[in-house]
Amino acid sequence: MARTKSEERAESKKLAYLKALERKLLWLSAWTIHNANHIREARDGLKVGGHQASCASVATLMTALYFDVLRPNDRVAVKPHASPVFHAIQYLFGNQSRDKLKQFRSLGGAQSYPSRTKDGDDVDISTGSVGLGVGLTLFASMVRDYIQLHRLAPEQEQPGRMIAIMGDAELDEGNVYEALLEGWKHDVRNLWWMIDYNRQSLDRVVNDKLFQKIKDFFQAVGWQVVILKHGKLQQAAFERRGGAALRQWIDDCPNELYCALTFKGGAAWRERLLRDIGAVAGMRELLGDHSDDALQALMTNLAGHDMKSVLEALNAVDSDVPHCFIIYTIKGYGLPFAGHKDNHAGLMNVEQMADFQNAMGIAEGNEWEPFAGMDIDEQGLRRFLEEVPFNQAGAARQLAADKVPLPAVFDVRASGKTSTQEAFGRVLNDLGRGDSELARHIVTTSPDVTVSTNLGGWVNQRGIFNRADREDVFHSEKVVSMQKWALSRNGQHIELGIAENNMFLLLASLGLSAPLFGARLLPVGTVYDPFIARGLDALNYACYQDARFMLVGTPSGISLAPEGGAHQSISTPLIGMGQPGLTLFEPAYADELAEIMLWGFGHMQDADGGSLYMRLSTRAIEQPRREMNETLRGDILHGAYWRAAPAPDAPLALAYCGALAAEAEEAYQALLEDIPGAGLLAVTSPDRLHGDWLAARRARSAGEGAGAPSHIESLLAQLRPGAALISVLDGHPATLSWLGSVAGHRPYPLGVTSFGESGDANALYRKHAIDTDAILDMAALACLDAVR
Ligand SMILES: Cc1ncc(C[n+]2csc(CCOP(=O)(O)OP(=O)(O)O)c2C)c(N)n1
Ligand SMILES: [Mg+2]
Repeated sequence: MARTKSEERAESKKLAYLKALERKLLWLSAWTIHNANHIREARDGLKVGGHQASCASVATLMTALYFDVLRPNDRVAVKPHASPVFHAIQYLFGNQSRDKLKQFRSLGGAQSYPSRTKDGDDVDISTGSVGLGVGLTLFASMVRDYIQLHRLAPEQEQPGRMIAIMGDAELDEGNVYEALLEGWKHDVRNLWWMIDYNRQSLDRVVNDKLFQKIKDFFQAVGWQVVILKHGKLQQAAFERRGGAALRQWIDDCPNELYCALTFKGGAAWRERLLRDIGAVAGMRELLGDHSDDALQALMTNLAGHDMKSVLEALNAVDSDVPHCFIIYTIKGYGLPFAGHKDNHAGLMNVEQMADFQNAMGIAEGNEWEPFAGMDIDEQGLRRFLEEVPFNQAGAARQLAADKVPLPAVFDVRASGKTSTQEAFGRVLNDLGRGDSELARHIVTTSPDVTVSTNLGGWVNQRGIFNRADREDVFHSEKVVSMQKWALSRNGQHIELGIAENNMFLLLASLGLSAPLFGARLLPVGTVYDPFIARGLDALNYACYQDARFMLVGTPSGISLAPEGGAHQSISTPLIGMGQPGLTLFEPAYADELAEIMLWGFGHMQDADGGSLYMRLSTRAIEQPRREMNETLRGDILHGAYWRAAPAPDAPLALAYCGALAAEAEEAYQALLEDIPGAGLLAVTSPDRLHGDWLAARRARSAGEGAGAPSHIESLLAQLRPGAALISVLDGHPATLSWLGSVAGHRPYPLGVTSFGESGDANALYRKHAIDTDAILDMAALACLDAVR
């Protein structure tokens, strides 16, 4: 449709504003990094760093997105090293302070990589570990669909697009492909991945034919691939005589040569082009019409630096099919090291910066002025900025959701022998059968271990989530099975393929649905405990963003005896203790598990709460006959309680965690004959005990008075100093060995320190010295030591 004159005028005015803003972002990002490295006082002699070249290559794209294309309900993951561009955008919007930019990469300043929790300027999705932010956007689009189809989304909130602005080297991360495949299975929508195709990573220039492979990958899983290669200048030149040969030469030019010539500039381009295609009719004229500077501008006029080309491509999208944009750019575009293969962490030196500042028309002292050096009417630009669609919501982009009310108790009715994994399945099954608000907000997920981690009952009640309804063929064909796997948009279990990393990214997305989408979800993910390690970086990433979820690692330890060493977990308790934002519990009994789960669903919703990791077992053990009461509940949640308190003069106590409760109990009974006052300490959360203990010590050391003793200090005050403390768990002994240092006891830690193998539990417990006899042997040693 032909545009009117006034529409054309408005369009060209907008373009002028956007180009001015693009220059401003290039300047501010480079200056922010320069200031941090060369101007701010260095206190520790360490390099500060920053990525001027990586910022330069996305300045155009990010300008087009943030100042024109994006809407407030879109959510964006910005490639980590473009953080200064992001902060500069927020600065121009008025959402970021000058001081934070000045303090970039220092304590309290803008973060080196965009951070949801540490930056205050509207970061949607943290990035840093390359590939993960990209994957997260895919799962976030699934989650957005989920809450829409479950009618959990706030009414006024329309689904936005999930967008990753990514470096081309992020495509080397395997997690990207794991996510792509899962996304295809789940028919993801409203997802844009925008590849800053500067053909450079940290160390080197990437392979020439990479784009073709990228294209193939994405098309194979149903994505629309859009390639933005040539800018308007180049396109115009291609129309001239000799233009076709020029185009062919560019298309055939190896990435390394293109980068090198970009770095060298106009004269080098001319020499090379004359040598290669100078004989082509019209070529000499074409080159002759360009000064060296103009030729450099022409040859570096890739679409990713051509505002008009970028806007056209982005504004042309009219479907919700996932889109991959391969956007040709030059790393360091507009900066003196453009194209140089060593430019990744390269910084302009002081002289280069002075030249750049001069070229940008920014007077000394005006470096931070938002409108300095802009050859444009300032009032008009200010108005334009005020009207930018993305910035209309302001602080309202930070969403929240009400807390989901919780029942007073989870009734597990366990008697006789049962395992924590079985009890976990029962709690969820009961929830699934009811119609509580809590159940409505729970979403479960598992990487192909749904049935073997006891989620089957819940899934039978609640069904599997799928955008399109599909019946369970086995069920309709009357094939007898315990599992009803009906797929529907109402389903509350998201079944994933065996890619643990994907599950953690999905948990991260589900666990951010309150701040991102205004809908509270309570995600529960199950995984075989040893395979937590497979998704560990994504788990760390989820916690880093303060996503809230319940992770269930089950089965765990060498108790998974016949499965062999590769399936038995050893160090996961230490992971649970060491991971910020994640609280590890390892209950022994069903009633403990029920209390922990209930507390967990609250903790996941508390403003200063966090996520939960329950390490469970398939080992069925005799359940204690007891009534829950406030004291016991509090002790379980704080991490430990005396099953049998020691007598005041007792020389020894046993401490256990998890499934080894049975061995500890048996050893304890045997010990009573010789040591009638011995104690038996049940540890439900080494993590909470340890954290609380450290916090109490820190508070005291900071001069905050004696304060209340930590939970473990109170408990161990009952055991006389110098007594032996034997600890045992099906995991690394360091999990509990520190207990000895709390109140001056002698630690005798038992646990697993080498790989297991196939066997029955008795054989393996013996071999790894965590059985009843091993506990008794250790007790004998402790008694001997006491008299030596
Ligand atoms: C998982 C992980 N490994 C390594 C790094 C270190 N690193 C940061 S950026 C980068 C290369 C990025 O290249 P590319 O994605 O092409 O971004 P560009 O700077 O070219 O835009 C590397 C290896 C990281 N951040 N995360
Ligand atoms: Mg790159």
